[in-house]
Amino acid sequence: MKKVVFLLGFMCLAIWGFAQESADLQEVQIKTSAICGMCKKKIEKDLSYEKGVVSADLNVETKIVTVKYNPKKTNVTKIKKAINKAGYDADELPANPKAYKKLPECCKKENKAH
Ligand SMILES: [Cu+2]
Repeated sequence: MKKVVFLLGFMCLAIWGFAQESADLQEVQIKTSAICGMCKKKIEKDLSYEKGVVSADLNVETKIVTVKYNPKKTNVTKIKKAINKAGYDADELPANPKAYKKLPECCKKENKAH
């Protein structure tokens, strides 16, 4: 009987801990210089590798990426830097020039001819 109580207590704790963890997540919207679906994929993929980022979803029309993250593991500046490293602007922070040069021609922000 004792074991059952112990197990139940443990399960409650685990569920509580999980709920706590997801309740702590924060969301931020960052304006990027993404142009097309390829940009979307690259930014979302690069952000998914970033520590503390739970999800990233970029809207190509508005160029705004919505990022869910764990504030204990990362912060908005780090997320913006990750976008810069991918070769894109993130709000006031400009893209990393080296990464930007590596982007496919169609994804460069100066390129308006399609
Ligand atoms: Cu693109």
